[in-house]
Amino acid sequence: MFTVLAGGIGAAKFFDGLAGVVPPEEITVIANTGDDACFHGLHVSPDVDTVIYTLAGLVDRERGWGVAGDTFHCLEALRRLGEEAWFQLGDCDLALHLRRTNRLREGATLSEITQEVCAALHIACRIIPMTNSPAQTRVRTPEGVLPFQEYFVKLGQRPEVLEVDLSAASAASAAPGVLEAIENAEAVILAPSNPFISIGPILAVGSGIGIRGSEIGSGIRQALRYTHATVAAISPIVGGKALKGPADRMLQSLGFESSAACVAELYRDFLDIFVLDVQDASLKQEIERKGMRVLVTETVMSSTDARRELARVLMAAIRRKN
Ligand code: FO1
Repeated sequence: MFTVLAGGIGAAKFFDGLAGVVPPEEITVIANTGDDACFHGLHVSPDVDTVIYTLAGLVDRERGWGVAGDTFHCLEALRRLGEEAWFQLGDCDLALHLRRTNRLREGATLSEITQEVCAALHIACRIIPMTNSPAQTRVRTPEGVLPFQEYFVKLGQRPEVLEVDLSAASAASAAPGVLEAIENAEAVILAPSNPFISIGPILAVGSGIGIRGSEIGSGIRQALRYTHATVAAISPIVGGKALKGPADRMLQSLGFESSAACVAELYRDFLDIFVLDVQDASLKQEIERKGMRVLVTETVMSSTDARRELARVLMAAIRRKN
């Protein structure tokens, strides 16, 4: 069994490749819910949905999120009625948020609902939200502390990020099956997602639980430290730049260098293999000195073939290690 920790679009591209190399029934995806938000009274889980739409073959490949060919009539109508409508929820996409919100009201958990949706859309991989509790990420900027989607979409990631507040994720416990999927996997793979806002919330889950009690260490990061699985991460930084999104600017504003080596450092306490792009081959030895193996390969997933090849090369390295 293989477990993938997944944030947004970079992650979706990776397991699109992985699902072509490993039987999908053997893949468990643990998805970030730090980006979740309430729009028009509906519970929206963007990263979970990006995983769902990608694996169901429904995703808008150009944008990387939402449903291909979707229309936005409902959103336009809402705008005419005076609702704030800066978050682009398509008409088909709304069906998923309506269904999820209804089921939450009926008392189902986020992970149960995700499982139901996967079955309805014939998704063979197992997708588990990192937690069933509220775990919203907040971002401190010179313009104040912002809910994640206000920073990411409404303000187009323009404000400088001074701090990423993961306190909600820290206080949440992992959803059923998450820690087991890490403990019992052959390998756990961190997708090439932003280490602060996509992978960071997943790693933070449970870290603040039981500070005065016996539950210390029941979080996801702790599970990664103690698992017998090979833990591998693919760098989201290539040639000092993020392939998509604000990871490079965030590394700098949070006091790091924008380099793949800094991402490896952030995961140093639990990582066995770090996957570095060929453009960054000169960083190999520096990263190896951190006590992990380094795999140098093409990581830019610009085509289906490139996605599959990255997954194939990584799988071969994991099997060599095991
Ligand atoms: N990203 C945008 O940049 N603009 C949007 O209006 C937007 C809407 C949206 C709706 C549903 C959904 O599942 C995702 C959506 N995303 C949008 C993507 C999302 O905000 C980000 O990709 C993630 O939260 C970051 O991983």
